[in-house]
Parts: sequence; C-alpha cells; structure tokens
Amino acid sequence: MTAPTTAGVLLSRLRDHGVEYVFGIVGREAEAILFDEVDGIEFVLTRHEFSAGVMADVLARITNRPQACFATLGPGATNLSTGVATAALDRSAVIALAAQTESYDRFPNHTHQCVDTVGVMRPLTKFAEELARPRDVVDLIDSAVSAATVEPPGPSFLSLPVDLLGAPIGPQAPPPVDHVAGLGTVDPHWRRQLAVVADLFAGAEHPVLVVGSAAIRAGAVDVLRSFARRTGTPVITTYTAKGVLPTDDPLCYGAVSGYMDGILDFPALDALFGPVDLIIALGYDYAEDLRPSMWQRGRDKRVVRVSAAVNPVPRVLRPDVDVVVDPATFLTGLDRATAGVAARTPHDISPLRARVAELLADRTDHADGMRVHQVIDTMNEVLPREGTFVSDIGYFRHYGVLFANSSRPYGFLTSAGCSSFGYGLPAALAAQLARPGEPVVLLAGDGGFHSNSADLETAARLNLPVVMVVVNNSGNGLIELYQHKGHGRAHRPATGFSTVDFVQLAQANGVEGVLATDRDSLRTALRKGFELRRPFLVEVPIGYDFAAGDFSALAV
Ligand code: TP9
Ligand code: MG
Repeated sequence: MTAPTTAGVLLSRLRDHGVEYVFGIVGREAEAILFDEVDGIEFVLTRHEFSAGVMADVLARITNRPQACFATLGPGATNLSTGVATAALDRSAVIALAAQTESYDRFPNHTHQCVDTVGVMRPLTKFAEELARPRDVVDLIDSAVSAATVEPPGPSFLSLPVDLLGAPIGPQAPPPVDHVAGLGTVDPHWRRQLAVVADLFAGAEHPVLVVGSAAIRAGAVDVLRSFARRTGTPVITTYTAKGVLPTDDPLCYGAVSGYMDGILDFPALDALFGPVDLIIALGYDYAEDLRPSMWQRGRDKRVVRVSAAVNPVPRVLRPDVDVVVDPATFLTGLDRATAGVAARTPHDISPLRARVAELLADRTDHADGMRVHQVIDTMNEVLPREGTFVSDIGYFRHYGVLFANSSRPYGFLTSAGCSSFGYGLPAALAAQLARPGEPVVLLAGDGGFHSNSADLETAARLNLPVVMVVVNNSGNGLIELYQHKGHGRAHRPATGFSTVDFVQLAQANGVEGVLATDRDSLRTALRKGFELRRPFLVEVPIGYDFAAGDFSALAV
C-alpha cells in the first residue's frame, strides 16, 4: 500500500469535520491532488472560483457544518477571494483552500503565478496560514475549522504549496474530531441580565423581537415561535432571518430593508417601529444591514442586544442591556422567566399590510415590462410552502425582502452582508444540493446574473433543477436608482447594457429557457419549470420607476 499524501490526509480530516463537498477549479496542482483520495467527500467543478466560494457558503449555512472551496495558485486564489469575502460578511464557516507555488520557489510577484495569498486572504478571514510541513496538516485543518465555526462563523484559509501537497506522509493516527464548536465569549453575568430583561419585558407596552441569522444558527427558532405566540410579541427580521416565522403568521411583521419606504411609497419603518418601546435584538448582527437608525423613530425605546459575540459596533449601537450568550439559551431563559406575563395585543400595522397587499394584487399592464412586485406575487403563487427563494443582488432583491413568501429558516437566501452580485446562481445551486427534491427558485437581475452566468453549465452538468427567473431591464437598475437619488437623473453609460437574450444564453449552456412577459405566461412557465425536474430559466422584461419613492432611510 502506498503511503498517504498530504492531499489524502487533508481530505480525510475535512471529511471527519463534516465537510461533504469541495467546490472549485483545479490548476497545475492536479499532479499532487486528484480529489478522489478519500470516500465521503466530493469535488464539484465550477466555472468561476467566486461561485465555488458562494456554494460552500450556502451549503455550510444550510447544513450547519463547515464546507470547503478550492482554487489554484495566483489568479485562482484571487478569484476565490470575493467568495471568501462573501462568507466573511455573511458569516459562513467556509474552509477556503488554494494551491501555492512549490515551497522552495516561493517568491511572491516574481515566480510564475505566485502571489502572497495568505496576505490577500488574512483580512477577509478568521484564520489564514500556509502549510510549512506536511505533518502539520491535521493541526492546521483543526485550527481552521475551529476558527471558522466559533460565533460569529466565517471563513478560514489554507495555502498549500504544491510540493508539500503531494508529499507522502508517514502513518498518522490523528486524534478524533470534536464536532462541538465553541460559543465565543460567554458572559457569566447573563443570568442576572435575564432578570433585568424579564422586568423590561413585563413592563413594556409594545415589545418586538428583532431577529438576525445568529438566532437560526443557535437553534432558537422553535423557542422563538412559541415565545412570540404565547406572549403576542411581533417578530421583525433581517433579510437573511426571513422565515423564522412564516410570512402568513399574524406575528410575522416582515423583514426590514432600507429601501422599503421608497418601494412601498409608504412610511413603513414608522409603522413597524414607531409605537415600539422595547426592542429585543436576538442574534443581532450589524452586517445583516438592519441598522439601529432604522428603528430609531417614534417612541423612546429600550434596546436589548443578545449575541454570542461581543458588540463590535458600539459607535452605532449602545444597547441598554448587552447580553453575551447564545440566543437560544437566552430566549429559553426569558420564556421561563416571563411565564406569568399575560399575552399582549401587538401594535397595529394593518395600513402597512394593506399597502403590501395592494401592490401584490397589482394587475396593471405596463408597456415597458412587468413590475417586480408583480413578478414576485406570481412566484409566490407557484412556489410551494417548503420551497426556497434565492435572491441575487440588485434593486429587485429589496422587493424580494418585502414580498417573497418564506416559511422556514433559510427559506429566503441572499447575501446581506457582502451583497456580491452574481451570488444568486451559485447560491441557488448549493441550496438545491442541500435540499434535494425540494423546489428552489432564483430571482436575479440581468446585471448580476450575467456577471456570473457561466455556471449555467454547472447547473446543466449537475442537473440541479433550479427554476431561475431573470428580470431584465438591460442595466444595473439599483445603481440607476442611486444616480437618481444623487443627481436627479440617470447616466446610462455607467449603468446600461445592450440587449442580452437570456433564453438563448440558457440554451447555449444546456438549460431550457422561455420568455414571459405577463403574469399568465410567467405562471405557466414557472409551473412547467417546477414539473421539469431539470434546470429551467425564465426571462422577464421589467421596468422600474426610479424617480418615485422616498429613499431617505438609505442615508444612514
Ligand atoms: N460588483 C459586485 C461584485 N457586487 C456589487 N454589488 C456591485 C458591483 C455593485 N452593484 S446591485 C448592482 C451593482 C452593480 C446592479 C444590479 O443590477 P441587476 O441587473 O442585477 O439588478 P437591477 O434589478 O438592479 O437592475
Ligand atoms: Mg438589471
């Protein structure tokens, strides 16, 4: 039997930590690693390293385990860096790996394809090191996984010199993997703080729970649902925590976006937060873009921040009570401590709900294309309750935050923190890998989708039956909105594209596609897409009314 190489030990250690897939593109280090060295871990070839990073991010998020991505040296690693940044700002336990020039020939910016990738990745990651001796590989993987999984989770990076990757390693008996990730700093005073928060809650007239994704990661969804219903406490979420209460639950007050007043042409933030006198920010994370300035309106409020990590943004948030403990433990404690508190009547947001319903029911025909709220209403009609709604980044995404139905944690997936456009397609593919047999629909704009559309071929090759809806206004619409906001007009050379035929683009990559121009043709196309069990693309021409609406909440 041949001795295992560093590559084999690396892969088996990753597998032992629960990693199921390595997404990426292999370069000349293929002479040292084939990716079939061990069973139980699969390599998925993508068309771009950014896609590989996003796929690892989304799979890690849904499976609650670390997942890996891989790039070759130099340009492969720098391409991967945007996926790594996405995992950093969106808090995902991604183990990013890249090959490096042979250890004896490592002269960054001189040797062929050699750049200092640890230097590139260090500010984007929680841990970044280069392998110096083959026998260190298990320790390095263990450190990378520990750093990546401790709250708040994020990416780790390992640089792998090609000669060391292919080197034989003597027989190894690594210690067993401990799957339990740490919880970061736990403040031992949290039990005393719990009594304070229970008193604040008992004395409040209109408390709300403002929920971030850390509450999902902590496993707080069940206790959150029962606590909210028992006490009559409304739940407001960030983009990415949408679904912790189903959209149609009377206590689901929706997800917040800084664009909502403008899109709805309605003072939505005032309606949501004006009457509130206590905010319990459960699993709060500033990166999810629900900013304290959005809730600072109307009545004076007490604010409680609950997070397993210490407060990193005191300049914008100084809560009245800052509880450093995992959100599930805290809410379970609060549930018990408030058992005697009677259920309240939540504050009334019926005018806001009526405005949302009015837009969803909009049947107006527009010569310049459907409006995005009409597109999403039609998607809601067809997507089954357990389905996953993935959104790329663009103006349409903020309509998705407001209008898309979501009934489960991570039922709505988008990049809130990094907002890297082009995220949507690989995110949807990874969601489908994580949830085989369940419907996954993608909403993407022409700008973001075509910035990373090469992975249409990956969808076809892996036969991942995602239904993709590309809303096409031949331009970077969101940026046009900002041009209007700043200058009162658009400058198309900086935002406008020529026409792309997305149906033909899909077909060229082995994906069936159709054009839909109204609600009826879109509904028919979506139904067909969900029955097909193969990837399917629907292109929908859309129009935006940028000049309308109040976007002052964006000036934060
Ligand atoms: N480059 C990256 C990688 N990410 C982002 N977010 C930008 C640039 C800046 N954002 S959101 C956007 C840009 C250019 C335009 C999106 O255009 P679209 O056609 O995908 O969507 P829409 O509906 O706004 O036109
Ligand atoms: Mg566009």
